[in-house]
Amino acid sequence: MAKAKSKSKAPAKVTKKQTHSKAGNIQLETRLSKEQQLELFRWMILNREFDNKISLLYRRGLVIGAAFSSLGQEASSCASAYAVGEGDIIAPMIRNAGSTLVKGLPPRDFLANYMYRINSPTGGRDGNTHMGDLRYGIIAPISMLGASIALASGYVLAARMKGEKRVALTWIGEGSTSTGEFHEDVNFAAVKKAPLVVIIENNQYAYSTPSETQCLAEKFSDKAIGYGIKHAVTIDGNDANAVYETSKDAVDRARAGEGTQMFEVLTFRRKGHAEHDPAKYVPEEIFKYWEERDPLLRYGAYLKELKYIDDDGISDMTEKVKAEIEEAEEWVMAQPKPDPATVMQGVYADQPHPAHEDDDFLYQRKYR
Ligand SMILES: Cc1ncc(C[n+]2csc(CCOP(=O)(O)OP(=O)(O)O)c2C)c(N)n1
Ligand SMILES: [Mg+2]
Repeated sequence: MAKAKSKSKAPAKVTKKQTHSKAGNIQLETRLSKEQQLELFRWMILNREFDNKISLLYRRGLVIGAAFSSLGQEASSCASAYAVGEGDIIAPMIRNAGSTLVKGLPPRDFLANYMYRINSPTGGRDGNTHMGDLRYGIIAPISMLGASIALASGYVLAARMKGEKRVALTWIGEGSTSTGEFHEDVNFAAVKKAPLVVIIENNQYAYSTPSETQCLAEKFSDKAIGYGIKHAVTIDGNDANAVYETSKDAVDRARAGEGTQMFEVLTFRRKGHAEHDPAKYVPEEIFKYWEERDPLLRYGAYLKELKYIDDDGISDMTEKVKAEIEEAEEWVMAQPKPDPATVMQGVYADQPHPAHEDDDFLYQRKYR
C-alpha cells in the first residue's frame, strides 16, 4: 500500500504582499499612470527649483517681502494639488508654492509677485505669496492663520447652492490647528457638510515652536473626531504616491457628498520659517534625518526602480525646469513696478485695478 503523503505541519508559507518600493520606500499602490507619476515628479522638481530661485533673489535684495521655502515638503504640496480637478478650488498657505504651480499659475506670474511687478496677480501690491488667481481656481493665502478654511468652505458652499460640484482643498500647518479660527472654521464646514478637504501639514515646527510643546494630541489627525469628520488618517507626507492617493480619496468623498474631509501628512520644514530665519533652534541631527528622507530623492529612486526614468532622464528634466525658471525671471525683470501714484487704486471693488485696467479679460475676472 502506497504510503500516504504526510501533511506538512509547517504553516503554509505566506508571502507578504510588498506594499512599498525597495528603493525610496514609496507606496506601490497607485491609480497614477507612468506618465502621471513622471509629471508629478516634474512638478516636485519645479517646486524645488522655484524655491531655490526665490531664495537667491531674496539674497540679492530683489524680493522685498519674506520668502517662504517648502524645501522638504514638495510631495505634500504637489501630490495633493495633483488630486483636484480643473473646476476645483485651492486655498494654499505660504508653504504651498508647489500646489499653486500644479493648479496652473505660471511660474512667471508667481515670480513677478515676489518681485512686486505690475504684471502679477496683485499688481505689485504684495511682495511674496499672498496672491491668488481665480482663473486657475486659486484663492490667495490669508495671513491670519486658519482663516483660509472659512474662505474655502464659503466658496464651495456657494458653488453647491448654484448646483456646481466643486471641491476645495486647503492646507494648514500643525501650529495653526491650535488657533481658535481653525476650530470655528472646521466645525462650521463640517456641520454644513462643505465639500472641503483640509490637509494638516505637520512639518514639526511652527516658526521656532516644536509641535510637542504646543499640542498634546498624539496625532493632529485626532482633532477630526471632535468635528465628526471620519477617515482622518496620518500619512507619510514625503511619499508622493501616499499623498496623492489619500488626497484623491478625500476629494472623491467630498465630491460625492460625504462632507468635509481631513488628514495629516508628516513631513519636515528643512529651512527656517522664512529666508531670514537660520533655524538655529532645530538640532542638526533632525535636519539630517529628514534630508535622508527627501521626497524628491525618494520618488526619483522609486521611479528609477520601476525603470520609468534613469539618472540622465532626471538631469534632463531638472535642466529643462531650470531653463523654464530662467526664462520666467528674464521676463519678470523686464516688467515695470507699480507707479507710487497708483497706490490708492484697486483698494475698493468699484475701482479698476492698476495692473489690469488695460486688460479687459483680467479686469472682468477680478471684478465680475
Ligand atoms: C492668527 C495668527 N497668529 C500668528 C501668526 C504669525 N505666524 C505666521 S506663520 C506662523 C507659524 C505657523 O506654523 P504652522 O501653522 O505650523 O505652519 P508652517 O509655517 O510650519 O508651515 C506664525 C506664528 C499669524 N500669521 N496668524
Ligand atoms: Mg508647522
